[in-house]
Amino acid sequence: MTLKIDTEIEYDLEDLQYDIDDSLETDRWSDAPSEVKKLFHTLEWNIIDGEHPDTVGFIDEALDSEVTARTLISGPMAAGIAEVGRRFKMDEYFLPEVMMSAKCMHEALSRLKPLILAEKSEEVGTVVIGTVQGDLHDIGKKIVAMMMEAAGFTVHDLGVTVPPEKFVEAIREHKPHIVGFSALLTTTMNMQWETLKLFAAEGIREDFKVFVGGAPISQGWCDKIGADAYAMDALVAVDKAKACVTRLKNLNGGNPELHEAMLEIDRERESAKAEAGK
Ligand code: B12
Repeated sequence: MTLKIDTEIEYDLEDLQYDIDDSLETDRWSDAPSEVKKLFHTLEWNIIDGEHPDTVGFIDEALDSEVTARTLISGPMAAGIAEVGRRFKMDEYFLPEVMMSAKCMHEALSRLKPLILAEKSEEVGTVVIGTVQGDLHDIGKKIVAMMMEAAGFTVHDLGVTVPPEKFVEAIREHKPHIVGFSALLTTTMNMQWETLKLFAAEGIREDFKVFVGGAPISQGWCDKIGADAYAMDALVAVDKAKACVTRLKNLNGGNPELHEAMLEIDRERESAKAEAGK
């Protein structure tokens, strides 16, 4: 038996700041039993506070309460690191604090990774993924890589600050179906475009589908640079990746029909969400 808790709810980070500071109580996770709700707030707070020696203990407690690894990642962990981002943006936090919070995220992900990977069933395809040159952010990319692996992909994660030439090298070696670029900085998102341009120059652009993601990335950016798919989170990335290696496998990278099919997946997801919210 696993607990089902809605992690798609939208929350206001301003509320998160005050409610969590004052009482560890918010409107979030109200569909969870009260002790789990409290544990989620404790985990959020642990990430915000950067107390990484305690992180795995809270994760284990939540797992003992029948909460799934996926719920922890898309629920309290995502909320905690989002609040860290808000504090950083407002100059309430500086780099050392963000680094401590990132360490909590990494420790939690290391604990959860084997549980996520245990879901892997049949082999569906190959993915090469990396954070583009100049960018050191990798928490989101690691989540995407993990979820892709759980969905049946063999994933070659090239790490962070990956130069375009290293992508080309890895593509020649692993012959992927999908190549993913992560970028978290407005100053590095252009490297997604540069890397894509190198693929065209090398004559390999059509050999695979290109996925782009990261906080400053949008569908508009994906369209502008001529990538095949944008995904705002790991779940959407997996849905689109699976479609690419099954019903859309005969459409080459860069094909406008493929691009339209990716947009259709977003539309279907939106209408399913609207339907569920009725
Ligand atoms: C943690 C963090 C750090 C850590 C990173 C640790 C690590 N190993 O990753 C450290 C402390 C190192 C860091 C450094 C810096 N950071 Co920083 N950082 C963050 C923070 C707070 C959280 C990022 C994160 O992990 N989010 C959680 C994950 C789960 O979300 P995500 O990455 O968006 O990933 C999801 C989706 O985007 C998507 N996705 C992600 N990648 C991909 C790839 C593909 C292919 C697909 C399909 C989908 C996909 O799926 C993921 C899972 O759902 C953000 C704030 C924010 N709002 O993003 C700032 C932020 C990104 N950082 C910022 C800045 C400015 C910096 C520094 C320049 C600070 C400095 N002065 O040195 C340096 C840059 C260093 C460098 N060269 O890269 C700014 C960027 C501003 C901008 N517009 O460019 C932000 C937005 C903070 C802010 N609000 O000002 N940072």
